Amino acid sequence: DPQDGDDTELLTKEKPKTKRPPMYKVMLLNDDFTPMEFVVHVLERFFGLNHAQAFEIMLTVHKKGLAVVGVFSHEIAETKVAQVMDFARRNQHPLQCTMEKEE
Ligand code: TYC
Repeated sequence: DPQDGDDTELLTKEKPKTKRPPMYKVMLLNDDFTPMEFVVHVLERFFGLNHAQAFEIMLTVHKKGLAVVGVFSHEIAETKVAQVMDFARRNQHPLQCTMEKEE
């Protein structure tokens, strides 16, 4: 019924419901102490990168201060961060890994 406003409401509020879940960037931070080979190993082990890709990202972090290693769902991103932080701590390296919501 056009008199009660419902039709207008429907026409104006209907949006295509194609919202994807938010994604999270997982980032590695540079420091002065973690060996380059250790960072390369982390990238191969936890992010499935080949040696060349891992070396390239490690160098980007080393030169720029940080780099995005991958983009994941919240749960996967949290797992990656925890795995990297735990592995670094167990090996007594100060390597830092963080996550941030994508825009
Ligand atoms: N800057 C470190 C070094 O010179 C190497 C390094 C790279 C450390 C990337 C952390 O996320 C990192 N040994």
